[in-house]
Amino acid sequence: MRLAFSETQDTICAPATAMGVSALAIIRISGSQALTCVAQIFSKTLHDKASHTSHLGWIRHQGKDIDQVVLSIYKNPHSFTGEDLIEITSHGSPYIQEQILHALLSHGIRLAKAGEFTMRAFLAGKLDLVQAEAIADLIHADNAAAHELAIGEIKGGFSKTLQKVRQNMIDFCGLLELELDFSGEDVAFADRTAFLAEINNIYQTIEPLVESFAWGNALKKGIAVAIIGKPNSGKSTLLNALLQEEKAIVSPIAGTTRDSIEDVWIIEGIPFRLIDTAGLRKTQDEIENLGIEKSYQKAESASVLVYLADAQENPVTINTELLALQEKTKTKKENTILVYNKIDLFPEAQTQESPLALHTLHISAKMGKNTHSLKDALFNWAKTQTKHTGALSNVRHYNALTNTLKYLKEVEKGLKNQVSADWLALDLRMALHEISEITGAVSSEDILDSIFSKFCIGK
Ligand SMILES: Nc1nc2c(ncn2[C@@H]2O[C@H](COP(=O)(O)OP(=O)(O)O)[C@@H](O)[C@H]2O)c(=O)[nH]1
Ligand SMILES: [Mg+2]
Repeated sequence: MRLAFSETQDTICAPATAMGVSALAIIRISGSQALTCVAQIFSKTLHDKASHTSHLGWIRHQGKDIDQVVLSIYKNPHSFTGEDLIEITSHGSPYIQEQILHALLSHGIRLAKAGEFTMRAFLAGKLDLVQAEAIADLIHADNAAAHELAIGEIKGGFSKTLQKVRQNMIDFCGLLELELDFSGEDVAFADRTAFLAEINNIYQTIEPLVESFAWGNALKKGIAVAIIGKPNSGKSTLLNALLQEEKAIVSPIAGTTRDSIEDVWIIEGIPFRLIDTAGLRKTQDEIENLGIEKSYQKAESASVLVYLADAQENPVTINTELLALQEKTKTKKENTILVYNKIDLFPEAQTQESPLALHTLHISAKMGKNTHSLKDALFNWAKTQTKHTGALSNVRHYNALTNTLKYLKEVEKGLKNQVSADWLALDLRMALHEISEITGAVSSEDILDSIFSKFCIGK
């Protein structure tokens, strides 16, 4: 969304609610001409109205009454965008909304681009980039965990943490710059020992955030759970039983599932992405082999491995196979759940705990027997992962923080090797740049483009 300066001066409008029949619908208008323009199509005067007031009246255009609406006024600077902002709440008919938009456009207001309201709010300093991105996440959050992550970021805790770190870096950088101004004279304003200690404090703030990304990202996208095992162990049946729909084809013919099938299953507000995979076996079938290779990849990238075995199988054999699988997919015991299936057929089956798995469960996927034990196991597993409060979930923030750390390590090395102030300042400025981009304290047009273009129109 490359906006020329003149475009940022325009007064813009857009529906803020989804187009479609509903009880009510909202159109937003923001910009210096908002009050003047809207007054021309509203039945009451507006210039005399106070900020944060609502007014019942008619929208009229070309001699026609379009709708009776409630018009809310938020005056510059006390609005979301920091500009004069009006919200027109009309009846929720797409025809009425079109007519109102049409009337606004004919009075010199233009349609907003995706994310333009939020971008204005950012440019007016109403929120930083982290908070702006969190608004987009909040709108798309469809489970409690993603909602909580977004709310945390909107409240600004993460931004405050970054700001504190950034300020320390700026202070030291300022002193280094001062030394550069006095180059030629042998002066040292910047206390290197103190900053070395400060760098360690910064690591302690940033490193846990960087580490929390894997978890935050998993939460946002759904924690990947790969269901894996030999053909016919009941993987597809289990997926269907958990999702309570016929998602995957179940058949007694081995090798039915060739491509992986997945869907989200929400347990107590935490999203899990269940992945049904092709059964592991030796086969000459080329396509099936591709599916099997994919099963290994899914298992490797998943957060949790659910290994499904027939209840009648020998536990020793199972452990041997499971160990091989864990080695091949680099999966740890803490992230492995062993499930013996078909206990309806083999009620006498041995019930040994496997030393290779966090939990050993016994179920009948087909009969839906004891499948809740898997639900409990997954939920409890997730609870043990939530040591990170306010986990990082945005890949842009993750990359910037990783780079900040990288440059800070260089600064640390430089300090220890007593390199000159100009070299220190170089790396420190790079670190500063990276951390500043997160909240948008410095921002390039490209970054703003890529962030705000992901918003919907009217946001
Ligand atoms: N009796 C019984 N049969 C099951 C159970 N789970 C799956 N099956 C049957 O085992 C066969 C293979 O199941 P499927 O889900 O396709 O296995 P997959 O190859 O691992 O995906 C099907 O005929 C299922 O009906 C179970 O808990 N009990
Ligand atoms: Mg299958």
